[in-house]
Amino acid sequence: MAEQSQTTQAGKGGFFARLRQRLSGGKGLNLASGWLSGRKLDAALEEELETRLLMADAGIGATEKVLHSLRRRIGKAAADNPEQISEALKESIADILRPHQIPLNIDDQHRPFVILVVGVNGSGKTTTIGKLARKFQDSGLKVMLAAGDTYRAAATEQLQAWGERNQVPVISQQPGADPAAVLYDAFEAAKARGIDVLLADTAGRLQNQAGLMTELEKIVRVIAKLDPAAPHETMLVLDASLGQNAVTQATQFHEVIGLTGITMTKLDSGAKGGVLLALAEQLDIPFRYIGIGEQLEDLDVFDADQYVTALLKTSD
Ligand SMILES: Nc1nc2c(ncn2[C@@H]2O[C@H](COP(=O)(O)OP(=O)(O)OP(=O)(O)O)[C@@H](O)[C@H]2O)c(=O)[nH]1
Ligand SMILES: [Mg+2]
Repeated sequence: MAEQSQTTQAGKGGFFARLRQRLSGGKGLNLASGWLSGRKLDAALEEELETRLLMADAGIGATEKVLHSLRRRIGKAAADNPEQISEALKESIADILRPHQIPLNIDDQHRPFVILVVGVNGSGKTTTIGKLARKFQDSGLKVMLAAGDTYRAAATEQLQAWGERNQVPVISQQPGADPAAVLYDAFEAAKARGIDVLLADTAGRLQNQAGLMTELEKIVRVIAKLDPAAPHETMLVLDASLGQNAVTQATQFHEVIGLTGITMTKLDSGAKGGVLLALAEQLDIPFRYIGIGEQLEDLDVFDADQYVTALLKTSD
């Protein structure tokens, strides 16, 4: 399964180790080593967990779900068994995340497979495209990049640098060009060159910037003229350090263009990591990748169980 090989790259263990280390830099749930020893699931412990989940940006809905599920799992009999409490907590959190663990599948029915990457300024769109280009290439796919950010000065150069680093072609026009036209041309070029995956960068925008949101709608409309199924993935890149704001952003982008995937970046930058719980609880959108740094290897497919383990890592 060529599509799947990108999701199970060698070095996954290395990524997980770095995720654990970097996520706990933001302290995750900030649990001290041995935090459960000699304790039982009582009102005080529940309150402590509630506070930690809320402080880690999990949001009220997801926090209540976790506590409810924890109570149900533990029952009366095991209320004072720390291992069982710890295991039940992990499962209760994983239950919320697992339905969102749906890796991006580059369906070979669609060539070029168009991935439109959207998000607010500085969320990590261009960097994520650079990292994904390498991943797809490593799994044997032919990749092209499209410089749909004609808005910010130097955006095209930044994408070109990633193109050179990965030796993949970059289609661009002059600054100020119509992004929809750039992506239209890129699609045709990709088709002509037998490209498998076209990664389309777009300008950063605030979700309340009406003009830019309209531009995104136009981009989607224009791409669909060439292939009614395109874009085959509309991926929102979110900066995890924004906490609960990430949920607002995702909701608004989803309303305007309909998202098919989320990539969460900057889980290394002091982010508490609970925001994925809030997103999972409020939106029915798959989590595709997570980013934990600026380097090529700092992006990998979202794995719910690994993520929970990293989140619950105690500081020891
Ligand atoms: N620490 C950390 N930094 C990241 C990560 N992903 C991206 N960055 C950095 O965040 C900054 C912004 O990234 P870009 O990829 O330029 O963001 P963008 O969304 O394309 O920004 P605009 O084009 O201005 O909208 C850069 O300095 C990146 O190196 C990550 O996972 N962790
Ligand atoms: Mg950019």
